[in-house]
Amino acid sequence: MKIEHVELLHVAIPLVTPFRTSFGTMTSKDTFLLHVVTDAAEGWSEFAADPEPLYCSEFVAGAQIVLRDFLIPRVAALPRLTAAGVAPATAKIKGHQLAKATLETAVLDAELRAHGMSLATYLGAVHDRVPAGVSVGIKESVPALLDDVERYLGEGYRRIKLKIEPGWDVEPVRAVRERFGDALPLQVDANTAYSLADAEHLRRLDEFGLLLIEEPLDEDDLYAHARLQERIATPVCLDESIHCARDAAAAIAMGAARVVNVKPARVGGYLEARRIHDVSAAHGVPVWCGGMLETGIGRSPNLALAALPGFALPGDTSASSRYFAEDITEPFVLHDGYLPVPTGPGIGIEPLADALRRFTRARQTLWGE
Ligand code: OSB
Ligand code: MG
Repeated sequence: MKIEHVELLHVAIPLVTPFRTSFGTMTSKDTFLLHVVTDAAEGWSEFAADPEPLYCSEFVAGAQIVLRDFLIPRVAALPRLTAAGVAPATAKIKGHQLAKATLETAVLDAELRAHGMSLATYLGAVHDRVPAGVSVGIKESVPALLDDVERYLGEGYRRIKLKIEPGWDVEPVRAVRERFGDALPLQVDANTAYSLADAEHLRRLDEFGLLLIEEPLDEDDLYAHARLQERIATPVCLDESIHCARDAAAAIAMGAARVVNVKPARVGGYLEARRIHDVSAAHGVPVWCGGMLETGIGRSPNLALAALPGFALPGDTSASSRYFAEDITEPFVLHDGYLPVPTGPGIGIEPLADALRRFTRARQTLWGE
């Protein structure tokens, strides 16, 4: 394949409800889609981060520059373009995993479409549907949280994740346990809001039988996560700390992670995400597929990944209606608490022309005429 044209489409889609985490509140999904046209087929992808670098160091405007000036020129110069060639061609550019993932995924979509193969088949999926969990933001009150959880359980979600921060942790977890019982698969996500000095406080969560506590401490501090795990019974799961398969292997080896949240965007794309799945499986460590409030363009390939055998826990792969009144693709709909694994070629979905027109704020040609 050869890249002929790359277009970036800035989209902004309102969320059905504000999503508050320890790092901020989101009211819309404001990002860009990448549309890569090659001589063989076309591909789509979605940049997973936000306009501000609050979850990770990357952000929308920065990623546009990195793609335009550093990543796309290197990939466009390849004599024979394949998705597997994107990471080697861009390896000298330090960091920028989310920007790299966007480019690799669009190229992979095009490559698989040229071969008529689905991403799920390519990655080695073993399921045709995956159980859906839901990530519930920090609320203004415990009753408001219980209402939200009740509604999600009524819709069929198979696992609840509560966002926590200092001042919103033991009390909401206790309230959800008391109301919905011990059998409810329940986990929490702190998005780096605590320090090792909070270990005794976090140990109070042990009595609630949580599946895991996600990213309690600093992103850069695997050592502190290992120390924390020695002091709490709840399994520590890493999200922000894991940027590549080597990170996952190191975290597992040092006891800093008993579970791994795999977000393809955070690790540079689906090829590295599969390596994390493989290295975790080799250690008997369960993984699950995280999310970044993606539109259908980002959600569809995540569902393909979540169908691999090591994805032993439900992911943050929720239905489109959990995020948007109207998605930019055909919506993903929950059936009995499951979402279907896409079967079409490539990522198995594309933007709906009418929705794309209405949600697009700006377009920019990054390569070609
Ligand atoms: O930490 O997992 C996270 C959303 C945006 C950024 C980071 C995270 C999240 C979520 C929601 O928890 C995941 C989703 O439903 O897509
Ligand atoms: Mg997380």
